[in-house]
Amino acid sequence: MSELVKYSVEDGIAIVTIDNPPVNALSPGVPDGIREAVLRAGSEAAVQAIVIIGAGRTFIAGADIREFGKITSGEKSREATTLHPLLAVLEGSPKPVVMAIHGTAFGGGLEIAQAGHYRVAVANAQVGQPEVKLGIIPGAAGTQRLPRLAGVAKAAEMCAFGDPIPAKAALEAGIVDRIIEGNLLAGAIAFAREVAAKPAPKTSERNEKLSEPCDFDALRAAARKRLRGQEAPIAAIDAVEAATKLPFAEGVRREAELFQQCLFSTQSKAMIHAFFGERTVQKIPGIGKDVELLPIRKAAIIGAGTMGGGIAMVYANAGIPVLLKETAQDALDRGLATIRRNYANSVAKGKMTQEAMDRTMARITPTLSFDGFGEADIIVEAVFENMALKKQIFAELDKIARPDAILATNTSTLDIDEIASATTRPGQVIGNHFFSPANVMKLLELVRGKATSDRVIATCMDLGKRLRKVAVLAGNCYGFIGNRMFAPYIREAMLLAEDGTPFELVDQTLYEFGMAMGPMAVCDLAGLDVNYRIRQEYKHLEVPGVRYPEVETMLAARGHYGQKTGRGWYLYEGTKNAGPNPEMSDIIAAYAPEKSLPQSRASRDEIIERTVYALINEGARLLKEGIAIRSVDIDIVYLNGYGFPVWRGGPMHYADTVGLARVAAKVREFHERFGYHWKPAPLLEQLAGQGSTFAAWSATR
Ligand code: 3H9
Repeated sequence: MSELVKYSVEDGIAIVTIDNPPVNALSPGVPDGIREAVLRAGSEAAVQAIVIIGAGRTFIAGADIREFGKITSGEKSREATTLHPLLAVLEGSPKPVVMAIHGTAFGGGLEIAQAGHYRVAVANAQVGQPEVKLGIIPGAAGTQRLPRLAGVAKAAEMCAFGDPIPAKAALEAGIVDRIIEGNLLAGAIAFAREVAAKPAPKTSERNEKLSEPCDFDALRAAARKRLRGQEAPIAAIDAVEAATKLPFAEGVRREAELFQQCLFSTQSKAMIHAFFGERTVQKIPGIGKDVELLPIRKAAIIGAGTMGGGIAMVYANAGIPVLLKETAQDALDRGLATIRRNYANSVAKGKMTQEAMDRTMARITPTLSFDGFGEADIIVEAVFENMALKKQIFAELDKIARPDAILATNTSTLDIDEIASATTRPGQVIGNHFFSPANVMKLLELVRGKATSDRVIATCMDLGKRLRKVAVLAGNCYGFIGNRMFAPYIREAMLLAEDGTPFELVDQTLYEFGMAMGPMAVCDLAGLDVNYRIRQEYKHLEVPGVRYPEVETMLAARGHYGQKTGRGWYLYEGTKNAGPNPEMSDIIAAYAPEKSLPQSRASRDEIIERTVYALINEGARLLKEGIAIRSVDIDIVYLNGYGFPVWRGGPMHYADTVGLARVAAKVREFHERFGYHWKPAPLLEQLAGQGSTFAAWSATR
């Protein structure tokens, strides 16, 4: 047998063990290894039944995703990676095959399990068809066998949304036949003995659940809403529907067609890029696995406002006790009331039990003093953006924090080195930029100052995972990765509006492009006062003679701050958008002639190019400056913190997909038309000239 699949026989039961760490993916050699083992068991007279199990931490977590790129690039044929010959051998085995599941039976892993005759699982195992999260659909008959096991509606839901279910739910659905308490292998062998003499049931022949009702159109509508813009969920539903209309073999053929379409789509390339990207960003060149991490057992947070309160929830949710400090009792009370309300909402929605809420709340200790800060392993400052105040706080922390405590700032724009200069230990200082609402948004932008130690960076990277965030390391500059790029994006959106494109059309176009919200709606949510204050603070950096957007500042100067005052670019009833604010249209209508701005309505393409290419051009600068380590780091920031559509892979991947020559040509054109802001980034020009990509350039870093 191969190294990847091991074979042994124990008292008449063949045990086939898949051993392909870390997740037993179906890499080359694994499917063939399983097939050979099952054929061998079939040919050995002493064997009565077969158990298939995964070594290490999991059953099979799916196809080897890295192989997909080889198929789409033509390096490998689709046939080389098909699982159908294995599935046929499994289901056709004259001796019952029992699949023993622990960890995650995902994608091709679950499809292989379905082709076996029985499935047993430990209670904390999970099963799922998560292919849509990679922009594809199950391609090894999962859309045909799962409805036969779990019923059509359940299968359609699992294939369309990709969310895994725990073993107990899988038992109730009919996917799993028994939950094994105690040792999985022993339980599976005992189960195999029980069924050894019985005729082995073939999933592909079990048609009784196929006539169960399923509202496919309603499911398609739900998928279009929840996974807006994504093609794979609809293809997955189509494939499951085919199972209800076609004989098994024809259904499998239909699935194969749809699988192929998805596999060769730009969407699946983007989503696979995002999958590996989330893992790549955890790897920091020069910081090896051998760096010893600092223990994080207790945290302390300064500031119980929106950000501080949200961050306290993040720590409490991860089981880490946290002190939450404010300067005044009423502010502390307000902060705590917000936290309690957020948790109570989760309880009301059934997402959390009252008991879990009480336990989590108990981890947050409100305080008006620095008492106990000397025991904290990490202190996160989350007061408003003011350098003088932050420096004062860090000077104070320097006196009371343990020497090895991490001193983190949640600044979204300010200079980490200047903040660190207020301490005698700049090596312990790092940016921990959370995104609002901190308890919801997945991104955690870590910002390294010039003295930040490797140990502090590695600890915060690891802590990010514990806090269930996607941590990305950025260098220190104004706005770091996320906000520095966002500024030109927002600028262009607003200039488009001032130049005669209705602002609601700008928003709508970018929403249809796939952004979670249009740029003006984002400004209203963040508060126009925020931009207004930043604008005042950095006015001295504006280049004389260069045009900057003005109309939002004019509205903010009238005291209209967006959602929080019910009036911004849009009008609001509570948080509900009640349509464009006519006052804003009036401001623009008066402003344009005053400044002699020629008015024209931009096309859909131009709206996208002027905003998204502005992001890309700035991203290219960040890369060259080393603020972002690789282009994928930028993509992961944008996918997790700025609502960029995952099926476009992030701005830099999107640029690579469009082609850098095309992007650069447009940037040059905009430079001629609009001047200063559009100076092409040298790296963009360089790579466009070489016919290269940001990804290829990053791979050489
Ligand atoms: C499929 O099956 C299609 C089928 O219908 C058949 C078609 C013919 N392949 O996430 P982790 C790597 S589509 C290759 O950090 P965790 C990962 O990159 C597939 N590599 O661990 C990382 O590498 P590195 C359907 C994979 O414990 C390392 O393993 N299946 C794969 O936090 C550890 O991963 C899925 O979509 C893979 N399939 O989480 C499941 N999976 O160390 C995708 C992982 O170099 N995987 N790697 O960075 C997952 O969801 C999680 O990895 C899992 C473990 C939950 C399994």
